[in-house]
Amino acid sequence: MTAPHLWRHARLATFAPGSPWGWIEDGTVITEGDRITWVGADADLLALASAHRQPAAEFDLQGALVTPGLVDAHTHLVYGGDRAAEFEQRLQGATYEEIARAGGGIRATVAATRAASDEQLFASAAKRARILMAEGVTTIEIKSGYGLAEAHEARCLAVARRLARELPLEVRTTSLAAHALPPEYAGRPDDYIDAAITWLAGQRAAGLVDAVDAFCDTIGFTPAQTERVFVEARRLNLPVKLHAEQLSDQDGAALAARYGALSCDHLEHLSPRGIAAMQAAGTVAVLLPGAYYFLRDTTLPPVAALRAAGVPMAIATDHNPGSSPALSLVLMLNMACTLFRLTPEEAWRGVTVHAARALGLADRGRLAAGLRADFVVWDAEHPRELAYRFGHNPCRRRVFAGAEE
Ligand code: DI6
Ligand code: FE
Repeated sequence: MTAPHLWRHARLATFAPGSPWGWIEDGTVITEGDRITWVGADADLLALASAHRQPAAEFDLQGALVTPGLVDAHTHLVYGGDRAAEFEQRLQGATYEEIARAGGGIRATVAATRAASDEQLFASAAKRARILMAEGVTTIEIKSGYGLAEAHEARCLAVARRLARELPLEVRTTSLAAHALPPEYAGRPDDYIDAAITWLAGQRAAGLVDAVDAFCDTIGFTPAQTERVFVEARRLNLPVKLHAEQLSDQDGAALAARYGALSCDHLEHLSPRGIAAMQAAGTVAVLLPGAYYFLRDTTLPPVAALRAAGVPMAIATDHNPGSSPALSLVLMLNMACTLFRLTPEEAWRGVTVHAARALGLADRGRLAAGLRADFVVWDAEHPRELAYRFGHNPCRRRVFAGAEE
């Protein structure tokens, strides 16, 4: 067994249930290998038998804030090119939907992604991943959805897997072939869904996919088409998620909840019916303030109703080249509070424990014995400071699987 590492005299936001922030004012975390073995008040340390074992290392954090490693539960990190010119078009009055209907938008990124080599896709995604990691992100979800052909979708998922092999980062992959209609299938969305469904078994057999997602909206796919994707996911025993009610109410959240969805994401147009269905199914609401901001949306997700219903809320970057080119999950804390009126603690639970739950992961997102030793030492004394300031990076040390990079 590896000798313990002691991280002493920290202000701990453990996010244990039942107390605000799961706060411990003068706390210690003990790690052994890639696991946390003890979390508690430093004063209780002497009474602890395992502490009598000679520690391999002991760090005095001098009152610095320690939180769980951040979890970005919704990104589209792997793609070619960018859409800075489309941003200019939108500033001149074109809408996101108009650009998409004219063949730009997601389809412009599909063309750039198909044209990029594996190496280019990897290098650009790794660069973006490192920016997120520098702000304390230790787990990230990455969706496909810019290949939209069997080989290209597999290539993008393989790049996501390679990121996890080459960087100190955990990656969960999600197949999002039902993101947009590729040009080869123009006017034939049902034929495209027929094809996309057949790719899933191969992706699963190759170990490329952890979950299945779809974009259910007027510029995406209908609820009926979405449901066909979910039926195949269920047959393959893969959990589902959904881009639901982003631009319009399609009743997608209720559909996803019927399939036991891990999460429904975006949700600006979510109805009371959708909220009730998510609550009953235990589905997490993943809110994406970056996309709301960047598309200058004016319809807020129903945060008060989600809160009243007890639906857990997660916050993610939705990093993608079209609707949210954001590379800061810390900035999303501030945006979740200022734009969506979450409390700082709700926003923080949204990038830790609830984000982990949105990925179906129970072994992270809190500081507790038995969980992964993924945590961050911040240049701050309280997590509310990170929700308050914006445009800065107070990450001092990032510990991934018990080790600093
Ligand atoms: N909703 C989004 O916000 C992203 N995908 C989706 O279904 C945007 C993707 C893009 O514009 O490239
Ligand atoms: Fe998205």
